[in-house]
Amino acid sequence: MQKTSALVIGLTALLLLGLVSTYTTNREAFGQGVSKNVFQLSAKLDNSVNPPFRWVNTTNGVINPTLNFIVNTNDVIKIQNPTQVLHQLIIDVNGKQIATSKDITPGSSGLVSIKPNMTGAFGYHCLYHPDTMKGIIQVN
Ligand SMILES: [Cu+2]
Repeated sequence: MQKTSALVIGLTALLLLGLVSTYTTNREAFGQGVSKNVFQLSAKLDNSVNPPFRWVNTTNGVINPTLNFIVNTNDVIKIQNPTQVLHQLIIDVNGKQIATSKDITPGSSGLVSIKPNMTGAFGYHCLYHPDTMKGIIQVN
């Protein structure tokens, strides 16, 4: 009987300790379109423009895609950099920076994430190649 009680107490403690991480994990697992909205971008060499870099959505191949963010949701841009130079993705509102991926070195990856509390049109661009690596973020 004592063993059973100890077991129950132990399991309860483990369960309570695990609640926060379980909650977080479930939000990620069930997060597609619910509480998390993820985009996959990559820097891409493109010699038809100068400087010769663009963003590409690696899910569908669209260049400098419009990203549809969801208000009051964690919107995440995952970024790969297979090129030979630094890139840094900046999210801006009316020209003002509100988030950055920080520098993403050649061969590495990064991400930038925001939880917008208002709808509207945001922008994104590369700090180093703002004229060719840029697009619109529509928050709905
Ligand atoms: Cu760049």
